[in-house]
Amino acid sequence: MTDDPAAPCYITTPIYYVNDRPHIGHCYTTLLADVAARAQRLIGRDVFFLTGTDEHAEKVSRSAAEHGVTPMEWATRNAERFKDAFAFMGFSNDDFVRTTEDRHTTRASAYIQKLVDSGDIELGDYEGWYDPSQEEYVTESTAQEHEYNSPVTGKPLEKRTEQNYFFRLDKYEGWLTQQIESGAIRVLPEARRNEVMGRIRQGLQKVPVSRRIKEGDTDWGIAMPNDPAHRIYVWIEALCNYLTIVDTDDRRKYWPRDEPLAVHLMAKDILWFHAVIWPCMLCALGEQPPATVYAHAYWISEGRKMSKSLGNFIEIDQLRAYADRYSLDAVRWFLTTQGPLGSTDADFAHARFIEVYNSDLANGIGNATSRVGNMFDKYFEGEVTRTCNGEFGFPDGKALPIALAARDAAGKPVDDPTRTFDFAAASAASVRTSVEATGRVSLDEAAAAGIELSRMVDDFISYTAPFTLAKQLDEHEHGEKALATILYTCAEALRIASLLLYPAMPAKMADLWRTWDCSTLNDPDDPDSGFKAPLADLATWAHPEHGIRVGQTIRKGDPLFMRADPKEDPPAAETPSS
Ligand code: ME8
Repeated sequence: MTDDPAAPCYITTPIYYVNDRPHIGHCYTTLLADVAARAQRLIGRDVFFLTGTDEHAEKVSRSAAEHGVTPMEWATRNAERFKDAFAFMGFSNDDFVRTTEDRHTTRASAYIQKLVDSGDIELGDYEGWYDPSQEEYVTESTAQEHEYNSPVTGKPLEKRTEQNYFFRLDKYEGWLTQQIESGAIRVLPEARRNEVMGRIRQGLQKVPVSRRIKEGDTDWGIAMPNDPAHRIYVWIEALCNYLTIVDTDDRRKYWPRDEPLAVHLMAKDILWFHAVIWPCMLCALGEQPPATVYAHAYWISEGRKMSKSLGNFIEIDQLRAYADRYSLDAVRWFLTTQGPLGSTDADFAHARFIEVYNSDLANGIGNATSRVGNMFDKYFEGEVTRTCNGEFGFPDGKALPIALAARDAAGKPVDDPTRTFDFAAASAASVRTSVEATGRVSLDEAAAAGIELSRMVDDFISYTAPFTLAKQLDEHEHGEKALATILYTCAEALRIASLLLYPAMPAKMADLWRTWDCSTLNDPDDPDSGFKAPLADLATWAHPEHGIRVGQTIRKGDPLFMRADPKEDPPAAETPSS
């Protein structure tokens, strides 16, 4: 990925099937995309974040028929549910594609026609194992391995023979191997990349891109250009959405012709399509492949795989119930930092939610900001009276004077009196860690950098004990200046921490910026309208324009997060209607 902080950046999620309502898994991938998009915008990049729905699947028309409505009515009903869920989650997507829209179907057909013209798509016979529940063919070896049941749902596979159009994936084996091995296409995490490479080494075969329309089929789907007896296979059409939606004059910068840029996020179930088929289709179209394909693992529920048959999906209403009790940003925080971002599945367990909530939020950033706000209120009537100007105390946040170390009753320092808190260096390191982790899509690490910085503030408060100092101001030559300097240092470090926490917790950080009058960062009343400078400036320690300034109001305000009682039952969600 480029280092240019202003370069365009394109982030996508899978487009989700509208045969059913959304659940935690759909919200999770889209949340990751939202956190990544917010982090990149904060860095200063021109971001386009796309999500949406995949509507032309057979299972959508089947499910519509079961509900006695047309496929379009059913698709619209469920697409609205996805939109509602994403609005509730506070997502900042720049567009929402529905594959039934003209802007998608016309361009997708044109791409397929182009591939027919170039000979990359050709007609032939196909016999294979079809997985109706996933709407895809599986290889003979996969079928065998799963005893001719779907590797995803366990439902029986069907042997199907049909005359189809095929994409000549086999032609691109050498090119794709080179792209992934050279890192031009980053397949992440590492474990997934190795799996994909292993499968590519077994050889790439032609893949069907259409199916013949049979008696009794509905007309749901896009017809093969120039051959209406065939319909474009939904997977192939769906992948095209990433390009159709930005293939316009004003958006083409997000899919440049000279370098890979797109970041595709998804779960491991659909990595093959994104890391293999789609890049080869793009190559055949003369387009750049995606720069990054990131496949996370699965959410499971209280230790068990989530499935329709077990009926244990974490539903949106359950997330709403958690958000009502603990705040939406607490839900976003839990999912971002505890989710299956790497290659291991993650459990949504109530006890873990409470543990993380209390430790990172209520006792972490919430407590730190509320203590500091409280002390400003109490000792300085809510006003910043001095910064770290080097005249007294620790210039640039360095070298803590021994006089400030907390003392016991006998006047001895209770901690190592030579300890220093170099907040200027520590905050710069946190910002570096966070930006670097964002680039690798390690969004949990990026967020943790903010919490670690706030923990350093806690340590600093324990060490300097400003509440003790406040009672002994007369005993110190520069007591009041020292107290003001300590509080400034805490506030400045928490301001920088809050920037790093913003992508995961935008609403709570905006609350803090309002209480602390941080209007030099962005408009606290409209935080999504953009930041006033790139992160590199905003997060510079004691920045003359964006740092905590003399005269700024810092008040206690309401606590960002109330402590949660671990004994309390999980919040109950109403059972959603189908
Ligand atoms: O596959 N944990 O749509 P889909 C985490 N339309 N993420 C999960 C999850 C879980 N338990 N369950 C689902 C399709 N997801 C196609 C995609 S893209 C061109 C076409 C998320 O509705 C995860 O992102 O089945 C997964 O890849 C996606 O939902 C599958 O969504």
